[in-house]
Amino acid sequence: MIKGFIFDLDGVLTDTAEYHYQAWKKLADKLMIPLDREMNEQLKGISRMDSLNRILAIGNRTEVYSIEEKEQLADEKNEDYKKLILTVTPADLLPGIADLLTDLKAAGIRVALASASKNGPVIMDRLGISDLFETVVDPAELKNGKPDPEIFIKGAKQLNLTPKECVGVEDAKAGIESINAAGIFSVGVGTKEMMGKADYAVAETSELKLADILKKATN
Ligand code: B16
Ligand code: MG
Repeated sequence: MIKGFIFDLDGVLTDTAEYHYQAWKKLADKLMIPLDREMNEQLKGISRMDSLNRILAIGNRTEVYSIEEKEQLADEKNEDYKKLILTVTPADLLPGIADLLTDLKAAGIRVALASASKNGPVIMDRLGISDLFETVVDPAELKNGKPDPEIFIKGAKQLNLTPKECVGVEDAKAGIESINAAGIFSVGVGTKEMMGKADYAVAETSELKLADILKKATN
């Protein structure tokens, strides 16, 4: 029986990819590294430092900076990103998410957050949904990012549930791999191509219906 849902944040509950892009773009411009929206797609679900490393690789700059300098660059991007997310409001919840969270609450299904973002709690506050989440996995405590299963395994543990009692929802390929490797039923939002490995996939968040997901997960 499904007793818990573990959500990714960016791309599932809200879409902050554009803000990440604007903040990374500002830094990339300064470093004279070409970055476009298509490349930004590769950064979805990837941690801040891994994202920086990928951007530096685009500019063949992997070996140029010390760890301290890279931390400074990542901090600089994050300061810009934090300013941009101050504009987030409950109206930025993706379509269907408010209803899904309401249905989960009514069904007594417990909810956790498994986001790679260290800004997750701030964004959830801005979206007005913090009270609906029982627990948040702290990405700072993880040894490995997605696609490693660690974050979703922790999410289930923090809910005191087994992986088989949970559903995980993701929009990134690395995220679906993480959920699958955790032994959790995976629900993907996105194209068939990107969500090929999901146990159940929909194209848009508006199609995430609790009854449909539970039917698929308990089949
Ligand atoms: P921060 P998710 C991820 O969130 C984003 O998709 C990814 O683009 C970002 O680099 C990562 O969080 C880290 O975010 O810099 O705020 O700690 O999709 O796992 O909810
Ligand atoms: Mg995501």
